[in-house]
Amino acid sequence: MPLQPDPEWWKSSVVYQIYPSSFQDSDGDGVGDLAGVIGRLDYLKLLGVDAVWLSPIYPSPWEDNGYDISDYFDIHPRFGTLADWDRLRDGLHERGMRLVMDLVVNHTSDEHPWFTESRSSVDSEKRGYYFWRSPREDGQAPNNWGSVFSGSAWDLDEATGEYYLHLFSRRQPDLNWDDPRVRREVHEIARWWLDRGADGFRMDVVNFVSKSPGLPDGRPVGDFGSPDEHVINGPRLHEFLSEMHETVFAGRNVVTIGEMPGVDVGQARLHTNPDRHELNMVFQFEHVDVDHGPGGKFDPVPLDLRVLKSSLNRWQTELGDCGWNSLYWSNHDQPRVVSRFGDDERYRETSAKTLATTLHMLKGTPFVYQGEELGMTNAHFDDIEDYRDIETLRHYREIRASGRTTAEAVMPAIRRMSRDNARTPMQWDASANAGFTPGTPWISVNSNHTEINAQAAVDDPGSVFHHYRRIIDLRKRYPVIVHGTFAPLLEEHDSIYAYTRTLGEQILLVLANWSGEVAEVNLRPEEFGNSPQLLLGTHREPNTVLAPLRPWESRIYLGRRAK
Ligand code: TEU
Repeated sequence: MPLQPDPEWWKSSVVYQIYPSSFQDSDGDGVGDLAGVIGRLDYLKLLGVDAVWLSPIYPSPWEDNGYDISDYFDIHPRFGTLADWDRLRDGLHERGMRLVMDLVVNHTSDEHPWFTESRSSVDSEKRGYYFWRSPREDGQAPNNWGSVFSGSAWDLDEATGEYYLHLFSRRQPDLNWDDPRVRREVHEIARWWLDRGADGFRMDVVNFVSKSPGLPDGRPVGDFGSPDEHVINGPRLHEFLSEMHETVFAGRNVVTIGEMPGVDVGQARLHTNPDRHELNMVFQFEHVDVDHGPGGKFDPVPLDLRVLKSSLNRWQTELGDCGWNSLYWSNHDQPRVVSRFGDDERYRETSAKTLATTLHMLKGTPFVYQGEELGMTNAHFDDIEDYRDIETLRHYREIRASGRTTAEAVMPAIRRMSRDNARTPMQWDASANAGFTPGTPWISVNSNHTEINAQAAVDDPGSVFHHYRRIIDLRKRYPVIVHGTFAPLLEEHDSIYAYTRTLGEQILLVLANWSGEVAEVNLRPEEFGNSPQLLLGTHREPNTVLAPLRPWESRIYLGRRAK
């Protein structure tokens, strides 16, 4: 099936994120690989997704599961070869699906040749590729910035007596985008993959690449200072993104998705306004930070649906007319949404379906994270020994070293919020290791794979999988879902998420009960149009619009606008 030449294909697409390490292992080493992905393309075609975003598959020492790249022009041997990548590209394109790569260029691995050369001497020709600074007079780090992964954002290189900046792990030194040579190197990487047939990029923390001149101290947070005000949305970010668009992306039918922790909707309007030629869309974090308490993600607070609605609705209304939204609940950094925002015990399947309905009927491009379509849950690991993620492990060690609390006291928050919750192997069937690998998996398989797995879901017409398949199919059949204007309903309701989408005479009504209680629907007929027809619901018994919503019930109606 040829790829449609539509220059805005990414607006009507649903994108499936694959975390390759945990998707399908074909050679028994316990780690997923490209051959494994190729073997599952027909599953993705059945689901109906239009594109695949691959988390990094490049050579890497694997400090941060591949988000620390040591060679941008090859494939990590654990995943296969460039020939395998070519087969994957062709396999997707033949099925009418596109391939989006993960471009991690805010930083490299400390094993990248650029860094090896840069650190070799203060006079290295590549010294300027990274941020090297002399110690303060007292020998301390050049400023007070803390790392996203705990500890200082600076590491002292004994050999040259200078510090280098790393906003993440010490083995992920930040690239200095103020040096035009760095930007030219990045442009070459992007062109190389696009020339090879990639259909676009998800660009890792791309709003961090312009730092405040002078790298000044940040506001105190714990033992360090926050770099946020000095690395997020920096003074040259628009310039760098426009330059990259002009140099690399202009004239190509590709998608650019900027991952932007801390971006606000005003900035996103600028980044995704097509007249400004920067990016097609951004991954924002407001809605996945709503349950972060005063101490951050590992100090979680209960979800208040009104806060979540307020955030997402603001992005719908304020980005709806000039830019474009990405839509996601889950990815490799976030807990599994059915455990986080749904009910993974009493109403797992129904709440997973309603979370999907709520998200996929909004205006923007939906992203489905591997296993989300099955209603896969958090890992619920009991022991810190079961965790692999650097962010989780460094948090655990920092908390224990601080003596601020006991190991046991920190585990509930880790169980709830660790990135490893999303990184347990894809659950293909009820067999050993869920059919993910014949070997020993690099991270434990969730024990509930005996009930929650793709084989059972595909065979069950009432499964979460088939709800996702139907939701994705609706998007292909009803232009109102892609192009319709958004309008919120019942904004102050504490358990119903309701809204409409309007296009011409058509009005789509979405009603979703985000609770385990029955919820009354108090809407006026003029709010949802005439003769609404039920398009898709979570319950077998169809219901009229104003019928109460059963626990975690959602319903989608299509009607005609009231005159
Ligand atoms: O994540 C950016 C980022 O800020 C995340 O660290 C996120 O805020 C955090 O994980 C929430 O707990 C990107 C990648 O998605 C992530 O996997 C990498 O670890 C990070 O950048 C560094 O490349």
